[in-house]
Amino acid sequence: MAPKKPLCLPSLLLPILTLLLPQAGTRSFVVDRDNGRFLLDGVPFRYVSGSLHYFRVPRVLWADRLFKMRMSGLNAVQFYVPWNYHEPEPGVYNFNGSRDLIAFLNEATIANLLVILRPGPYICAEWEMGGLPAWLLRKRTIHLRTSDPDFLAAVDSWFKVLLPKIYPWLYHNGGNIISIQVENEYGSYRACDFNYMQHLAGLFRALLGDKILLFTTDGPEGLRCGSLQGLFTTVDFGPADNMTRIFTLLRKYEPNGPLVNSEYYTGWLDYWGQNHSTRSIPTVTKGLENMLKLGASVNMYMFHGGTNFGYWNGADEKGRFIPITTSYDYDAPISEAGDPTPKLFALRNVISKFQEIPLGPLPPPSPKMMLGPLTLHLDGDLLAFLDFLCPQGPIHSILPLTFEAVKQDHGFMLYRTYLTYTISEPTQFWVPNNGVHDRAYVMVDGVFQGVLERNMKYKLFLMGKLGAKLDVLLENMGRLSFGSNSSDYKGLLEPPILGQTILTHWLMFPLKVDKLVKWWFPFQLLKRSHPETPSGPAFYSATFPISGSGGDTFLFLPGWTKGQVWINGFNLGRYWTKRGPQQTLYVPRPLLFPSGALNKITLLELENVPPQLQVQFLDRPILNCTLHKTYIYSLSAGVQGTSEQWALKGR
Ligand code: 6DJ
Repeated sequence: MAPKKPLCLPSLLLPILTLLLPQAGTRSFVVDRDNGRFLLDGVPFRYVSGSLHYFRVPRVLWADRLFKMRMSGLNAVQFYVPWNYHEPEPGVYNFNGSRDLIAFLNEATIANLLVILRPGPYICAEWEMGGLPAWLLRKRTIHLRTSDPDFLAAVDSWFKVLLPKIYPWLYHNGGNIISIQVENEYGSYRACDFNYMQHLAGLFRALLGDKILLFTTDGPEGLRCGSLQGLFTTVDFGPADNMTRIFTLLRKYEPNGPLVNSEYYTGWLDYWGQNHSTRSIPTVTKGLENMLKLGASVNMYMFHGGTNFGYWNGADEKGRFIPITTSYDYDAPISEAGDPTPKLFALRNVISKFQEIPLGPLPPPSPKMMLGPLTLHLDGDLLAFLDFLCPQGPIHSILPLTFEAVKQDHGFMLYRTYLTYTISEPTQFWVPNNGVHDRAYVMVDGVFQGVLERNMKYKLFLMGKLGAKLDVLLENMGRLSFGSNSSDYKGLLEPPILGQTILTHWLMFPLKVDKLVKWWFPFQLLKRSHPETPSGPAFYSATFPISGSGGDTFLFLPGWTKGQVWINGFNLGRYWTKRGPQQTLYVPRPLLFPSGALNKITLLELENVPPQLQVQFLDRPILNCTLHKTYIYSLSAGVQGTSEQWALKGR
């Protein structure tokens, strides 16, 4: 059985280790209600755990991050399993590479960390659609996170694949998983469907047996709907909350068990266009110390945040639709680049008052690298590559269809129609009912006209001749991960209106942007550049070597507006320099080729570019600049400047 055999240990050590480890059968993790504590193998135990999401960290760096967590004094790691990351299409599963959950469990074993697993099905986590697959929305009538038979059927078939995989990894079976969470903050969801929670609990029991500790997690206000008889109840709250009040409330649902805060917030998330979030070290350490004094078990959310690579960020509804940034640094004790921060050392100091910390220092910060500036060249307008971006050709429909209806779950789709009469005066172009989900880049005969944005910008004024080509590129900026009971469909949700005319007869091109960047651009097969610097959606790229052994670095895109960026075909995520607060994207060293080889950077810029088409790699991140003002950018001074100077120039 895999958990009994840590793969990378020399085979001679294995028999000795097996003798030392308590055997499956004698291993147990239980709630001792008589004494308000956990027992691990019969011995009183409390966990001091941290959250780390394997899906936000490149696989080659898992071991490094887990080791640092263990060396910080943690005895457990808590993580979600995002369903949509593993089942891209109904019945199609992916557990390879960075999705190899079993390899991650194995790495946690090697780091000597127990595991608290949170398989959802909903996970929130500021992850695209809270971890639910977008294909669920292909059925228009589905009610997510309820006992709707359509939703339950999809959940059942997913868990029948996932849960048997993790069964051998349960603690009493010889693995490291001590407990498993059912759903996630279900009490915050308006549906409050008791039958749904009961169904999940029954399914987990049927597939995992009755020995494993199953639990729920809710904020204090969610405990009423989120907790379920038969499941252990835990709560989540941050340093600014009133611990005594919340634990007293928890006692109503869990009168005798150990107290557990499943998400103690070490920092907080960032939204595009809002200020960078931080939580001060003294408040975070004080809160932890108070909970540990009470004997509570605690999981710190996040201990290492990581990155929303690709299109995986979620979004919230805070009066309006508001997407999460690419960085998920979270102001956590281990930074996005994997470095120990002063917060880590302060928390470690607190932990050391209550339990033994492994001997030995924490590894130093990884080497960092500065590079550039690098001048990019225009590969061509996005429209010029349409035959490669959508080789199967467009879908025709009288009225526009959503992304979900044409099975385009993420990224971009182009909607095209032709003007049926000449418009010689600027005429209003808009989409009723806030029906742009989420951002639209509008072109007439290939000329960029401007942007429409959900909840932000509702109209443009257009002119054009009879037969002119109207292109509307729709960007899915990430589905809601929290705050809504309604499904977050993407694309044009209503037919656009030009003047008094409802526009019909659409061609829809679902775009395979990542395939183009990965398979065509590296070979320089395609070059369709336009003589002048265009505005509107276009591809730009450059190649560059690194010298020496290189290091982690942070891509800075001053003067660029908004887009997507790839390094050697790997989708680093979204940048939105103009809105902030995030100004740099984390580039892990393992994404770059060794010195001597050429690396390739590709940008899909959606709006406007800086005059010199330059980017730079910095040796530190800039996550705290919200730039609403026009960007003031002086190239000659900037090239020599430090990252702080660059940041200041941007203010
Ligand atoms: O369980 C949730 C986490 O995945 C709890 N939480 C975190 C993560 O999303 S925001 C940050 C949040 N819950 C929403 C309620 C906020 C008051």
